[in-house]
Amino acid sequence: MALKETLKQKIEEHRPRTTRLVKEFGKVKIDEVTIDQCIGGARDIRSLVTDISYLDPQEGIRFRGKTIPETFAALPKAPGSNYPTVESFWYMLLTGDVPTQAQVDEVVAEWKTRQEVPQYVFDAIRALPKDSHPMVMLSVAMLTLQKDSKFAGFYNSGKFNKMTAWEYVYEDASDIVARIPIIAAFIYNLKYRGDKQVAIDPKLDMGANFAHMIGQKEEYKDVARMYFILHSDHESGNVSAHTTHLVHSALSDPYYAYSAGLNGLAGPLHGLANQEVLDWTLKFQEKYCKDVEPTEELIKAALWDTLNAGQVIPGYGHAVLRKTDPRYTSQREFCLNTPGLNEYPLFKVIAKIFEVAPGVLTEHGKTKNPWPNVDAQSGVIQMYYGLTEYDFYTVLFGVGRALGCMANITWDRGLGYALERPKSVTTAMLEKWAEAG
Ligand code: CMX
Repeated sequence: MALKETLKQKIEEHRPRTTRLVKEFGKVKIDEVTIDQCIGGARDIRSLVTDISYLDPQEGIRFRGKTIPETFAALPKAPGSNYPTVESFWYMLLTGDVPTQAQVDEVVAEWKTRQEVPQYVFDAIRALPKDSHPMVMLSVAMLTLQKDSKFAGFYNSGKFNKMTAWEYVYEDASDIVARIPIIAAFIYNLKYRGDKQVAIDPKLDMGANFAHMIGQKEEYKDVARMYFILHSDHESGNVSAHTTHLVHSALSDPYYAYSAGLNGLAGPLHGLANQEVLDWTLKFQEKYCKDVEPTEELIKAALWDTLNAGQVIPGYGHAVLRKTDPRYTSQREFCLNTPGLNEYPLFKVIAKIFEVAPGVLTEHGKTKNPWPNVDAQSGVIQMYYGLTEYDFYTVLFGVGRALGCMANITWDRGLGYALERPKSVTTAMLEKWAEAG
């Protein structure tokens, strides 16, 4: 059965569960809200639903119930590779099932029919100032594509129907995940390779084709597959996923929604942290260890310099996680198992920071989680493969994150989730409740 048909069946099977919960158990309490949560970014308040992924503070992310190693082990692998294709992962995110090779082949073929990016998108990117951040270019590209949104077309057709609206979200979502790596490659080539554009290779899966389009070597194909899968989803409350969900809840189409999500991803406390990690580490190398190995003392001194200047250590800490991010661990294992990369001086610095930073952050005493997150380990791999332009790294994150955000909003529409509209209160109200205890 084709992916869309399988998804239709899954959504129809799931709907009665949601309806029953609202009708029969709608008033059951699942949380309480405190004043510090209200002022402190709604941290930990249970108020979103998703079955695409779940983030346990100790264990880390599970995609459709599977840990990262389980996900990589379960999915069919790309030809000649130890890593699955991004397309197989998309099938699993959407349906919850591990696809057969034949089902993967169908998705790969489906994406081929969707990946042609209209010329007006490239024209719009070219019209931007050359020194625009690549995330601006990616976000603008999303908005430029909006005019052909199938969901918006359906809404404006006068035949809008809540039961079938998800099918049009699926169409836009699939177009977005198929096209976003092509757009990212265009941006990369425009900004950093003297506008040397490379045509799509129709024989390749998404990750391999991205590597091909940015002029990368064979080994980078697995880097791209791994990277896009690892960055795909982190349940619903993170800034990029939540923004995409929020904007789409107003029935804004997936292009508006994901452009907004990308704008959130571009923040230094979220996806831009991967760029910040590289910037921090290279400046550290330049200042402290031009001719010497990075010692514990040197790293400690540099970390304290940053903390004493009132800045955060990029790549460390997390709003939910309380242990080392398994996305960090997975990428670290990739480094350790890749000859050459395991001896790469920058990897040695990153590994040394991992030995030192948690102790320094614990002594500093502010962060609830002194352990590294995904962004602490992702840039060094890109650098090793020659993708040294680190202001591009958040674009890579954005290509991966599209998978999770698009799977989520497809299900949002399938289950008819409501317009999101939490209630705000005034400071005087909080003060009154505080006094009353
Ligand atoms: N370095 C220094 N201080 C840190 C810190 C870090 N890495 N992480 C948290 N803190 C500080 C916070 O700034 C906060 O200080 P104030 O009380 O002065 O405001 C205090 O510790 C408590 O914060 P927290 O509850 O532990 O963390 P939050 O949920 O508020 O924030 C995060 C989470 C990720 C924004 C924060 O840890 C951070 O800024 N980390 C560095 C940036 C980063 O790596 N972001 C990427 C996260 C993953 C991703 O989304 O891509």
